[in-house]
Amino acid sequence: MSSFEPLVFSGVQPTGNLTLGNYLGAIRKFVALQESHNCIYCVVDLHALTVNPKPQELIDGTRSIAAAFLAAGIDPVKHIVFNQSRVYQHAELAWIFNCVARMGWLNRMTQFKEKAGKDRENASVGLFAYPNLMAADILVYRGTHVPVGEDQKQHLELARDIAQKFNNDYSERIGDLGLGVPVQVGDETVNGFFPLTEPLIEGPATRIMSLRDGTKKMSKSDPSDLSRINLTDTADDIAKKIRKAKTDPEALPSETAGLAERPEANNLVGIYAALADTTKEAVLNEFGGQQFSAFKPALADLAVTKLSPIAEEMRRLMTDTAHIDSVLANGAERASVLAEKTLADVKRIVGLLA
Ligand code: AQP
Repeated sequence: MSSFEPLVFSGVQPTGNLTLGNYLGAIRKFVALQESHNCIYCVVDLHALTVNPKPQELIDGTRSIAAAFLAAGIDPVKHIVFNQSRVYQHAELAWIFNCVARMGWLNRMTQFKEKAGKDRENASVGLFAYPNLMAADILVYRGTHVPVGEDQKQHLELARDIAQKFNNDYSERIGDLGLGVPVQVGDETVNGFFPLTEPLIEGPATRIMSLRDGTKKMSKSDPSDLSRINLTDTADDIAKKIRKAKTDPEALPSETAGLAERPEANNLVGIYAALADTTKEAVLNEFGGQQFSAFKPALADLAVTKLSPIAEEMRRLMTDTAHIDSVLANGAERASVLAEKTLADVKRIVGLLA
């Protein structure tokens, strides 16, 4: 618990078509949190540069994620929606964090290891330093809560480590400038400038797995389109992908314990539960003992019912790119005011400004 004003921040990279995993793990939570919090939602286009997209793909991808935010129900008037590169303070704070974070911390990041693969020498420096930019994205607004999927947990821990080291390293100066806010660190309360941000990771959809391999995360950059459901897939695509989804030959169990050694079954039941806003127990109460040949069509129908309206609205919004660009520009203007205040304080704290 901290005494910072509660503020939700989260971002999504424009690195391909949004998947059901992105929707259930992140965007749907973004929508729900609008009711209780001030929220800032960002299309993190600078992060996408780490994997060298083609320029036009980046432009289209940024608009398409913004369209998905709006189509899913994010209100860009009550809250803030923008793309990261329009607010240069993110990159400037990230540089300062490059000088706070330790090589050893970043060396432990599993996402870098997975994305760089065997050829680490050839990975971009940006891919390695990505978590520092992510920490800056959140902390430039002194964000207190970040809704994300399970895969981002480690990066959020790093953001907390960066905040804590910054607060410690500059504690005297923060105090002298009167910029300290009480921050709870374990049992102790200390004065700090940055909050220790809390991840919001809960529910049955924190890690949606690939439809082709129940041990691998569903990802928008997976080379196999059959591995994922895209938010813009047609009803036929969704039905086909679910029909072809890898499963085992057993019937569904009646208890969740029976899903333990069955990653594909566990994944499909989790997806159903998340889409139906219920629990895996409730799904197994209904479908336990039934074959996948009966469960899959029910899952496909549910997915189509939930996703089609979003896909339709996204397609409509994408015909008016000027509108999307103006939403992003307006959000960036409002975000910049907040980010500039933090950055000016940070510059005074570290001695870049007198
Ligand atoms: N499979 C997933 N299950 C639950 N949540 C997920 N998220 C991603 N995949 C799943 C959550 O979606 C948000 C946006 O993710 P991102 O675009 O910042 O990058 P990512 O986590 O690396 O997502 P992808 O789809 O795997 O993208 P690529 O392929 O570009 O790496 C995050 O909150 C993430 O947790």
